[in-house]
Amino acid sequence: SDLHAFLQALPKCEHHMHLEGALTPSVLFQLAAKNKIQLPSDDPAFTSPSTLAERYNQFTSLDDFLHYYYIGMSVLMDASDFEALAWDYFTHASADGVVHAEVFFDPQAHLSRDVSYDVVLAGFMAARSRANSEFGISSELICCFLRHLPAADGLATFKLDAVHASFSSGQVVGIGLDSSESPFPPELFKDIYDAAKASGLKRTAHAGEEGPAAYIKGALDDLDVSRIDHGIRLAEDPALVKRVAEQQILLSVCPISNVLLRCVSSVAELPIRMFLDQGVRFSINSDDPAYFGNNYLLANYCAVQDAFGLSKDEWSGICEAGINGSWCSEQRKEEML
Ligand code: ES4
Ligand code: ZN
Repeated sequence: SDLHAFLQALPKCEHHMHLEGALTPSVLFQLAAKNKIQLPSDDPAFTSPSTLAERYNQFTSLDDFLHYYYIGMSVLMDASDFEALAWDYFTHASADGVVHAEVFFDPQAHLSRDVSYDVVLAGFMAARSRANSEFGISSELICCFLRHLPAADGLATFKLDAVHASFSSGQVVGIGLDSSESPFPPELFKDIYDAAKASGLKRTAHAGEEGPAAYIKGALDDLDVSRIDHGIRLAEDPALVKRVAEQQILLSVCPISNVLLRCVSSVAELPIRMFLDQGVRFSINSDDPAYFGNNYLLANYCAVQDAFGLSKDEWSGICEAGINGSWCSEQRKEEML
């Protein structure tokens, strides 16, 4: 769009990006070879990086995507793999004009493969440190729990010594909830969120992506989150729209993800105009860029601009809301504003 240079130069924060979703097909094949991981031989998508990328263009749902997402991450074994993954993301983020990134990771998906939490964390911490010194990008880590697994598994993970240490040291700033949304309502995970609140952790949850607006309400009522990831089905409940606006809850919207996972048929269908008119705060995010057409943050901004033709003032307001809704220090917010 004609605002491309303006959008690139805006100081952007990203709040909804899964580091495991930065695994490109070519890196996936390289790491599978290095780590001697057998990829599925019964799925022709795994013939080559290009056949896999082609399959990624044809996701039919969140669960269809998640099937490939979990196979993909099975090639991540040592700390250098996790560092390379995060570094690849930060390189794209820097090119796109990202100044601050709050990124998710899924420890249960690694622990279940006997990859320790400390290995994952060490790789991500190394990449974050390098992104800060080389690109000036600040970042925070958000530990996500998988809602397709029993809540007891999530709670046991939350209580691991290594996980606890990452919280109390500030290496991990908060928790999230991701993976298959239906039929796993937020209240199933109340114990984890109560424990996180007691530990002073920030809290967010995926809700209202494929699931109903009632899951957004449940995340606010039962999990006491200050952000909602996706939240696009908020539009179905006008009273809840008012509440989200009044409580200044930030929605982390992922436009290209929503189209490619068929939550909406086009970006124009997203309730962006309604959010702006009703005072609902939101940020724009890339979700799983390597799985969604290699569309990193700026491509998502441009897709929204192409669909809605927002003004420069509206874009500045969106970025300002993103800075204010970030989980960084007040000092870092001042620097970005
Ligand atoms: C995800 Cl798009 C999305 N939704 C839910 N869980 C996820 N994990 C990674 N990407
Ligand atoms: Zn997500």
